[in-house]
Amino acid sequence: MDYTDKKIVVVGAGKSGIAAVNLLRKEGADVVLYDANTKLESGELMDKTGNSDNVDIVFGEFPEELLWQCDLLVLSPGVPTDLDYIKKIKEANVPVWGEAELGYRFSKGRLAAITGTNGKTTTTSLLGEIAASQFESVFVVGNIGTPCTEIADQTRDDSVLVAEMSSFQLESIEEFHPQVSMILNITPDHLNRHHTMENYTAAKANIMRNQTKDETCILNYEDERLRELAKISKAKVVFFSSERELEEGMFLRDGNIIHKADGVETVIINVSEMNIIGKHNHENAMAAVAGAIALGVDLENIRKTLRSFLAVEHRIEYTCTRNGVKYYNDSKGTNPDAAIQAVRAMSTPTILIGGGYDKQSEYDEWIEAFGGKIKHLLLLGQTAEKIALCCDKHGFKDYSFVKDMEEAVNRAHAMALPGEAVLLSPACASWGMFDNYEQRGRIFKDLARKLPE
Ligand code: UMA
Repeated sequence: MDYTDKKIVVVGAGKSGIAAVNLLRKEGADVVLYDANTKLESGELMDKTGNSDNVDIVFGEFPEELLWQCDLLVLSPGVPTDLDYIKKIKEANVPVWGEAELGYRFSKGRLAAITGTNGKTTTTSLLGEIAASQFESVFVVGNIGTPCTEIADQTRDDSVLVAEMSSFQLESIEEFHPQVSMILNITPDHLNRHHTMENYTAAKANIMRNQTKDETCILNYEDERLRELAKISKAKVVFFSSERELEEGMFLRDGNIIHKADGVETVIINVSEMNIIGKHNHENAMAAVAGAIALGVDLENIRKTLRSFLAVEHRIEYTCTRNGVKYYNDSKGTNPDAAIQAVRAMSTPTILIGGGYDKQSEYDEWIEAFGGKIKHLLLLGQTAEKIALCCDKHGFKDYSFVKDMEEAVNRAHAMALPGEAVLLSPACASWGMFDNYEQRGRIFKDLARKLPE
């Protein structure tokens, strides 16, 4: 597409929207940055978009006239695709792309794209580090924090992009086409946005939609939905499994991660040599290794990076020890499934801090996973009551309510005995009380570190 003088409306003035506007204005497009939030500062946004003459900023209701003037609509990931004005634009046959699609169209080089309900940030950063141990120009982008459009014009033919893709981003792709795709797992999440599991699964499955037979699609064998998706993949499927030995693919034997291809087994590493713990992390490592092999990374570079890789921030991240009690920040546990993994990874009695924004999740399996290990659950946020009711249903009585993170950390400190642990793993999104899960995690870590030694 020639973008010169095209009227392009970018929806959402967060990270993605700003990066998209900056890319498009440099291409000579006539850009409108639109955001529903009337409280935003236009001066600040003008600065962020280079005070450019070809950028207009609009807040509030979506202006009706833009519906008929616009040549392309670009959506930030957080914007639901079923809003009225978006439906009208689609009906008028105007292309509607997610910001990631726009970034893809401007990017050069090879692309490895990772999705899944849980583990995608760890897997993306691990694969990014492995790729960087071999290739000169590597970009780690997407849901992990750097919008694809922010770096697109720095990519070269020999670049490797490693992209964490959320279902929000995958919902609005068109030509987005990774040479290596990965779906780590699919469990209920974001149902307030996608409404049904079918829609959520379909959004995730978009990651492999445009792949061809010479490319690679990496899937978790233990996830039934993914075994089904494998049947429709046009790319070569590489399965990984933490539960059984496979005929081909990645699996575990006696703690060794093994890659089996064309009947030949190669031991990659023993999991005891890695710093990331828990079965879910072994799965993430297997997926990242499969991705690295598909990208052509040497085994020695893969092994070296697996040994040096540390847990990503906010994912069962050791924070500090106070009074013999270890504090862990798992603010990225934004849904019950992720939070279950954190509970399972704990090996001592634990005071758990949970609750937050209501994504209409069910908490039964999370509470069932407590298994005598959770000594007390401190509940905060919009979902506190709903979780408490679910605790009652499962006969778990050791919970109480706190008004904010400060009270949660202080109460946890008062309750935990030396040798025990305090874990922030909310099973809920942060919105409503915090800007995002990162802010929630940092506040927790600051409070924990300020506790008396
Ligand atoms: N907005 C509207 N109309 C709407 C909805 C939102 O105008 O209907 C506006 C808001 O007022 C706000 C802006 O859109 O000003 C925010 O856009 P955004 O929510 O897409 O936020 P970004 O800052 O662009 O961040 C997004 C991702 N956010 C979401 O998916 C919610 C970030 O993922 C991502 O790191 C970033 O792009 C770069 O790619 C965050 C996330 O929470 C970490 N992701 C979810 C998750 O991991 O569970 C999917």
